[in-house]
Amino acid sequence: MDKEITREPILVTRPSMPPKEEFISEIDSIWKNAWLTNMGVKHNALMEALTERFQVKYTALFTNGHLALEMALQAMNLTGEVITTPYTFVSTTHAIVRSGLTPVFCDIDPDTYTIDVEKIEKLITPNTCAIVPVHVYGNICDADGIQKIADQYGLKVLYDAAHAFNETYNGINVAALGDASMFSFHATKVFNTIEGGAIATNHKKLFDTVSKIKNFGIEYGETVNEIGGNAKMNEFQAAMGICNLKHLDEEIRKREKVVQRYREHLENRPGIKLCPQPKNVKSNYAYFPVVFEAQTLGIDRNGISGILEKHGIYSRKYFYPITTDFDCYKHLYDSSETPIAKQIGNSILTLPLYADLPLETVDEICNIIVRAIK
Ligand code: T4K
Repeated sequence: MDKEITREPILVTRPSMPPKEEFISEIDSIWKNAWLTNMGVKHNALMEALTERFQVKYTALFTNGHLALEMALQAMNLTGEVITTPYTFVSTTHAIVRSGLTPVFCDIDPDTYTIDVEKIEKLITPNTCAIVPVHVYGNICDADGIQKIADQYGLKVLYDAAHAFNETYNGINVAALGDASMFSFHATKVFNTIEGGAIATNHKKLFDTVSKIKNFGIEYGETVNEIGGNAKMNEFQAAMGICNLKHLDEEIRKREKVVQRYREHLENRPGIKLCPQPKNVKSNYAYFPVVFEAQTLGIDRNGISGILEKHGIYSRKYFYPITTDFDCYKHLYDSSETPIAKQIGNSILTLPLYADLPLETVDEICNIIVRAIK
């Protein structure tokens, strides 16, 4: 590369933000009410809007997705082993372990990178209490297969749907799958509340319990009947969500165009593997992961990422290492027991993707990749 880079670095993502005036107008009433957090007007308005969008009975809002996951696990009153995958952001594994549960790692499907349903049953023991599958990158798990196993063995299903906001599976919103779904509204997600998260469920008891746990276990007044913490979404977060929700459909349409452009360049190239686009899933175009098969290409994922960086383009190795290879877990687990997760983690790169990413930049990124693999 000989030319000096003159533009801003291209990061893997860039938060969606409403016009500044819209946010300022939305937060104006917060000054009038002097009500900043603890289930205020904005919180309740966003909760209602999301419950309608999710097409579920209940939605509890949280300060972030991670605590939502931990508190849902607590509310489910689980003990023992939880079947999950190591191919995820480390939050999923941490939430299970921090809840006093034992993760049991199932390998992933080689195409969708979600839990391989065929491999779940042999991991079930008398101590298994739940399955925590991850709709990684917004690729929806085989929810029908998972539910069948869960029903047969009496297991709870809590989806880590951090990446799957607004997606549908066989025509229904993914929020309605399993016993509950956790969504992340972090700044880097398709829909953000700066930081934030939610638990969507059709179970009233679960909703009531997580709603208490996120507020110190307070039932009302002087009655505390759960051992809770503090994970409430505040009014500024909710106001950001209310604003972002108005632009969500347009943002997703723009993301779709970016993804289509990537696909035009990279599809059907030997050694490059893209995620499938199943007809029964309406995507939110959250991430654009690409597997680079070094043997065919003569260059590995690290080589590609290094070349992109020299051009000021910052892809990310989501999800490398797989969670069982992190220092805090590697003495406890053998990651070679989930060989597909390990192999995908070693060869994947998520390319920059956000609503305002210019299509010409996508062309540039793909041209760099195509030159590198020739
Ligand atoms: N489960 C799954 C499957 C998840 O992926 C996550 C979170 C969770 C659970 C937990 O949900 P939360 O508790 O976070 O709600 C990021 C996010 O922090 C994290 O939310 C996300 N998954 C994970 C996949 O990605 P990092 O460590 O990669 O973030 P960071 O700071 O390196 O930012 C990523 C890129 O975004 C950078 O290129 C910079 C850019 N960026 C970031 C921020 C915060 C911006 O342009 N503006 C910003 O404000 O974890």
